[in-house]
Amino acid sequence: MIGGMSFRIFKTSAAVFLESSDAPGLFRHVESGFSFNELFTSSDPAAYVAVVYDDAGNEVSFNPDIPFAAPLGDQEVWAAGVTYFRSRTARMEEAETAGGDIFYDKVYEAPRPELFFKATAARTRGHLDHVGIRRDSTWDVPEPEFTLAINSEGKIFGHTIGNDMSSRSIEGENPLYLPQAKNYTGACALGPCLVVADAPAPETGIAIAITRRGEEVFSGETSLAQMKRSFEELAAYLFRSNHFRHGVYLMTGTGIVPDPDFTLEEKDEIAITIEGIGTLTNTVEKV
Ligand code: DO4
Ligand code: MG
Repeated sequence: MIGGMSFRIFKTSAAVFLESSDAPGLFRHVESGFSFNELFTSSDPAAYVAVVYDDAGNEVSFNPDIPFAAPLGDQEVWAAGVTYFRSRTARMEEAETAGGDIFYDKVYEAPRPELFFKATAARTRGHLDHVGIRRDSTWDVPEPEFTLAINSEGKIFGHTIGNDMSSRSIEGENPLYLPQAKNYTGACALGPCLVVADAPAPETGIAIAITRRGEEVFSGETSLAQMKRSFEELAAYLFRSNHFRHGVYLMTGTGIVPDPDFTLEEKDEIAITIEGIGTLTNTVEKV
């Protein structure tokens, strides 16, 4: 990072705002000279954003709890799976009847991680937007995931919060249905901002709260320290034989899975908080 400084980048439908760790709570409105595609293709994204910040207009203060677009340009979103023991165990339980449980145990132990395509930029929702549950699914959960920003050279330069919405009934029926359980309208949300900074400390917490008609119906928390694999390992596997012209986001897997009796309902509000990034909030819609 430039002199220990880090940045949060917020995108609205009309503008981009930058906040520096040197002046928290003050946002510089970026009028020109910034694009997410340039950031993700820069060899030194931290230096790129520092220059944009210096050239940006006056500081404005605003309530950051407004809708934000997902912080991306043309980046795809990919995801890693079964990187936490909790995810391995919950998935083994849900796939047991179909005989699919063994695959989750194997991939948890194997050198090669599970990696899958999650969403194009156009399919990715932002903060205070809706996320989807499928009409043909009976068991649905959000997956709160620390998400890496990786430039086109494979260098991790930042992070955000991701929600890897998932149908447990469809995935549990047959692991080969994974793309239908994971890739559908409203299945992916990122935000509320992109943090350009070094990776946070392992004890950094990830928390989720789900509210239904004003009452909390689920909450959970974990920390990055519970992850079995390193960020570098996941990024290196993603870039094996795979070129990302515009860079890429990589969700790093969930460590929080509600008990089997929980399923999301339409209009539930999902709030995912990661220290140093903020809170990504979405409301559930049926798609
Ligand atoms: O194996 C299926 C997906 C796993 C996943 O999305 C996760 O562990 O977060
Ligand atoms: Mg996941």
